[in-house]
Amino acid sequence: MVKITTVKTKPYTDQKPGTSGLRKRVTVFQQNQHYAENFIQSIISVIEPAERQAATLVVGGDGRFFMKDAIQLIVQIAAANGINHLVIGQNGIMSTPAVSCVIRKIKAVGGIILTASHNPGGPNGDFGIKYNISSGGPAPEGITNKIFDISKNLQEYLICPELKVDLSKIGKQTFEVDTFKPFTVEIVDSVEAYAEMLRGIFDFAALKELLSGPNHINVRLDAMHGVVGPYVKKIVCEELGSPANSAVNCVPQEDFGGHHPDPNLTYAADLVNTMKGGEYDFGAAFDGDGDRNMVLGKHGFFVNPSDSVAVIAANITGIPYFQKTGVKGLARSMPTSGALDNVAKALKMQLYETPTGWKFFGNLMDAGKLSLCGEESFGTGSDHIREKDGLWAVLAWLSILATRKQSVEEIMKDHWQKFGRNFFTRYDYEEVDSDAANKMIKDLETTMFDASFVGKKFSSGDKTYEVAVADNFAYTDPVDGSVSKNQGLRIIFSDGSRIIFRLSGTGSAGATIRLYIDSYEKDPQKIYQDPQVMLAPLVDIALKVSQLQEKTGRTGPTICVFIDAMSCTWKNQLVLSATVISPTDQGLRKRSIHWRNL
Ligand code: VG1
Ligand code: CO
Repeated sequence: MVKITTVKTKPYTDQKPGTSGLRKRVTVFQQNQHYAENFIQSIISVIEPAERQAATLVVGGDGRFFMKDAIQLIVQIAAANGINHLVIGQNGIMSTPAVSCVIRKIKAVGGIILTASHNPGGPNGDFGIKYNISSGGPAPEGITNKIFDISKNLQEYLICPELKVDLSKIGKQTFEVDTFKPFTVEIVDSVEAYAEMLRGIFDFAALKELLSGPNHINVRLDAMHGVVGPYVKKIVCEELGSPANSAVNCVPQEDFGGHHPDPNLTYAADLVNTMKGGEYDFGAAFDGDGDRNMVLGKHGFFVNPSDSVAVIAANITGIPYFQKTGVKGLARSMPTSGALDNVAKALKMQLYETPTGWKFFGNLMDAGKLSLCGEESFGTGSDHIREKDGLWAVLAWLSILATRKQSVEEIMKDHWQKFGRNFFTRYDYEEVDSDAANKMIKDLETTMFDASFVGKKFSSGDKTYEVAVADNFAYTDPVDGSVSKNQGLRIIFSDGSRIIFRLSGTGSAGATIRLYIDSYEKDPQKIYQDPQVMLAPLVDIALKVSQLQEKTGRTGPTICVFIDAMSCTWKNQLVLSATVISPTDQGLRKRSIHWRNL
């Protein structure tokens, strides 16, 4: 018989789940007494005691440092609170999309995901705990607010301190817990249920032909030492026949090999450089928990995530899953570029614009209103589950390549020809002093809300933009009517170009300011122009209107996420480079230009 102990604790005031769960430095979880225990108890407390005796929870994580300790705590606290059954990925490993898949498949009441996603890991990195509900999606704000309220008042938690499970052994382990029905822990293969699901979504025979048939293409997939490695190995290499060496960094590591497991041009630079060599036709990278993806074509041709979802939308009928379900609607988060809107309009599909974070898509999907959605932050997914899904996105792209028999670059360029192009970029200013960041946003809001702001003209270089709309984005959920306010400051100009400022909800220290720029161009002569050149005036205007540099002391962003492979930071300054081709008497001259600190 396993004993239940009641432990007295003091509540913490800072356990508010952000955009995607509670994320803090590992040291916060380790050094504050009962910090993790408190939060786990707060999550389990939102499940009604009467429900718990029949309740199954799915547990898994991205393999980062402290995950195994947290899983043991979850086992002990779940048992002591009368949860009936836990399903855990072998060695704790389960990608975020796989957890969502398993919750749905076995009709669990929810799941707990141990991840800080793309944030670095290791003893000095970040850790995170996220709660998902029975739909398989991230808990909506109503529930995360409840968890937060409980955590602020928590005086004690229940735990079975002697209960230990072997996470490596597949199978069921049963424990007799004081006063409750037997408590079972089931360790499952991390990949199987998820692989089974993908087999039902895509045409695996066509993908196998593409990856290992006589005219196969060469792919390079970089798991960035995150959780997706075993999934890529099993599904893409073993099952679809891609050579073993086409997948790299596939062993999950507690510190992601010391890198940021973040699939963008800066942190997946290895992949970008390998792709430039021209040996591979298609490249992709994933984040720590496997829900994000970056897609590259031959020679490192970059597919902007906002474009990626638009391309999938325009080619969606080639995917067997959507042939069965039909296309119910499309959605993007507010800062994501309008590329998807252009497809929705042309193909007469319903489009929804939601706040940042995957949780807002769930209600629409549950109500049968949404099939495909994406975020500019390298997130793409569909209603097959309730999380974004990195490997799903890659198989969706490969399906398009298989059907269209064109390269990534050709597909992208065709798309722009047909729908026009949204030039898009995001600048991140990380670990800014919180007070300074809040003040900057507040001051900007005051400026924007001044009666004279709408209609005002801003110029930079030879471009002039007139303000058409200035607001703080608020979202009313079309399904349950709930309202989410303060989701980001938007300045929309009369030509549809947008400047957006918002504060990140996933950082673990200080504040991160995100600046998003979106500018639409339908002139076929201009769609191949350098994005940096196209966006420079709007960046300049954004910095002037917000006085970001003056108010935060930051001369450049910490990272400019995606203009193209040539932007980087140097001594805290943004360095942009572009290749300019100009006609001369001797023919075309290629010249690199660099400029700092727009
Ligand atoms: C960021 C992204 C958002 C994404 C979220 C979680 O949030 O902007 O689009 O949904 O991370 O992604 P924020 O609040 O920092 O901007 V992940 O891969 O952490 O689950
Ligand atoms: Co993630």
